[in-house]
Amino acid sequence: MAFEFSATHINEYHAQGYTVLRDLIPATLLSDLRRVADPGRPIARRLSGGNAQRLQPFQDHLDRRPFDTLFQLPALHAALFEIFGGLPGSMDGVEVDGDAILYEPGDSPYCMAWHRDYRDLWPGVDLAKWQRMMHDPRMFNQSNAALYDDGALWVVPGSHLRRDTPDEIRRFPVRPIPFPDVGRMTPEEAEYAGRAYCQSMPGAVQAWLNAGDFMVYRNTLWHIGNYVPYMKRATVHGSLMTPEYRDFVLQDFLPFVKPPRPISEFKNLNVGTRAYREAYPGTVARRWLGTLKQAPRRFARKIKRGLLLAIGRA
Ligand SMILES: O=C(O)CCC(=O)C(=O)O
Ligand SMILES: [Fe+2]
Repeated sequence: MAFEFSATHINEYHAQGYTVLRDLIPATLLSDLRRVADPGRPIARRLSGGNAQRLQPFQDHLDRRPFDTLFQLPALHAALFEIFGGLPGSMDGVEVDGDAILYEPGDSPYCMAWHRDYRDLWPGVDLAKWQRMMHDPRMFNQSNAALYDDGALWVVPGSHLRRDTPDEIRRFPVRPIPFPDVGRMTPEEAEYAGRAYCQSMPGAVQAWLNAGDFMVYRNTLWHIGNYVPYMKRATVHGSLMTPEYRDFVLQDFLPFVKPPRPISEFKNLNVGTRAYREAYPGTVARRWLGTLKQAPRRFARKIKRGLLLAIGRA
């Protein structure tokens, strides 16, 4: 059935933190998108390994035209206008800025850690600032457009409206939040461990998408990706961009992925430090080992020093 907008989409977006525009993608566009997206799977694996989660930016490798058609669908923009238009700091001109395709793993099942984007995934993002902005409707909206049926994303509906509950802190008292170590497991054990981990979060639900569905969600919501190789996936992932969100990404986020300016200009190198503990009492900061390994040397030293200060060892 062709997509039809209703007030339920607006209500769901506000109350749950996500809504799904069912059957948004017309069949002819879906077949064009599959044709251009599928060759990206081996490219992603060549660039990022057999279990690559994504190809980003896909525009460097694939014909972008069907994606541009998707991002400009009149029915999509009419729906976004109804969901966001008229909110304070009008989002009438929200831009769909998609540059990632999420694929199923080629090697073995795995899942991410439960997270709220920015807060949990990147050391160095100013948590107090994130916290102040988390209710700003112009910020932190993103989308998943499924080219095949997709059950990878799990969410905690409504969690975008609030901080972590005592139950959630009890479930995940350690930050960064650990994820299941499936390294020595058989594929079936790893699959069960991933699903059990997803289900262990209070209030978690699997956000099922059918091919052609377009999900809009707030990445301030508790969410997670859980992946199995046998579930073919090609889901176009994007941000719903506003000038304010772009400023945040450019000024407060990208510098921590690739510092383009001298590190001394950044004052926010405090993940796992006081900011986290003040924002989330009851949590314990652990070392951001993976990130430290990837960070440029001088950057890593600074993060490490912040962490040592936080746990009173420096
Ligand atoms: O696979 C997904 O849909 C979720 C991915 C995600 O949450 C992330 O990469 O931050
Ligand atoms: Fe995420």
